[in-house]
Amino acid sequence: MAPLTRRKLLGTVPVLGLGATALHATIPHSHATAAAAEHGGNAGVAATAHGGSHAGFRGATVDHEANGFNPHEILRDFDYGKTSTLPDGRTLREWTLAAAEQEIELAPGVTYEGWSYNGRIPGPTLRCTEGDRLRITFVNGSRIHPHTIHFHGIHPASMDGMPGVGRGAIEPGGRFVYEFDALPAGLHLYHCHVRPLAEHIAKGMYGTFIVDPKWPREKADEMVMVMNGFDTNFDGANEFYAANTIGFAYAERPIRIARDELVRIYLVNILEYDPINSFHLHGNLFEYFPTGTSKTPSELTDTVMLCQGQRGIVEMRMPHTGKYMFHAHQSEFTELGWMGFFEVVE
Ligand SMILES: [Cu+2]
Repeated sequence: MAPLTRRKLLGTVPVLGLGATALHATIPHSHATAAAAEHGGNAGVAATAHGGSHAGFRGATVDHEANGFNPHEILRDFDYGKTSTLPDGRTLREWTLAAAEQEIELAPGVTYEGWSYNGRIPGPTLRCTEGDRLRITFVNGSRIHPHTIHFHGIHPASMDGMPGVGRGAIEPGGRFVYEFDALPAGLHLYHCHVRPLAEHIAKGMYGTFIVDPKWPREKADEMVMVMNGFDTNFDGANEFYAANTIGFAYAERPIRIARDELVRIYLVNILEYDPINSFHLHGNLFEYFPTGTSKTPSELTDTVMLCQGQRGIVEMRMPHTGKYMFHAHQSEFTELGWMGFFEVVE
């Protein structure tokens, strides 16, 4: 039998919303998943499609505690580091980021060996202010793989986290201190840059890097969404899509926001294997600030498209209470996990 691929899985389900749910719930354990793909087992996933008002895992849930992270906590978790004041009066921020192999339950019963920074995928959201001095101690806790941290932004070549440049790849058990100034203000990211690059990114070695402008942004309910996906059967296509790793997490438990309150989403696309990703909001339009480098939005829209590494700030106020979906406007990604809801309350 042919391998079990995501398109094959989608082909077995009738309509958006019902099918993805059922097929996820019936996929067995990770090694079994890979094995099933290899040997063509586990094909009869369509039979269980029934019920449910929207996509999700229908009762079964991922064990966030066992994973060591919860997408609802990652959403509003900003890490400002350990701060001190330098002789010249500037703020020094220090972090330690450790890389490791980490087994993650992506969907109920579907485990995957990811590679993480500090035990979570995406890694910590590092946040600072324009002009701060940043010192990031990288500890490569991997048993076998060399890794780096490559930051987007302005810095010397020796701090770029590129194999073959400066200290280059950090060997298993090795450590290196990346140190540079926080420039420019904007929404950036960091990720490993060791080859094969697609694998190191697809495994989960990335995180958000926010440089706040010296002029403060308006107070808002702020959150981070890192759009990602996982190729669990290693066929070069993703089987699972999400914002912040766990598909349907924000559908099972919608994100509560207040009516008319300013919401600011730091939106990052790091998806591997698919050339493009997107974010679409129901029931409203939003202002979009590409890379977060300008005070002026580039457009008022309800959908933005992002290639890998592209990011931007989304700002909106929801005028009505109720449940509003957000999702990739590639319907396929939506059905495979990249969707959720805002619950707008008074
Ligand atoms: Cu790596």
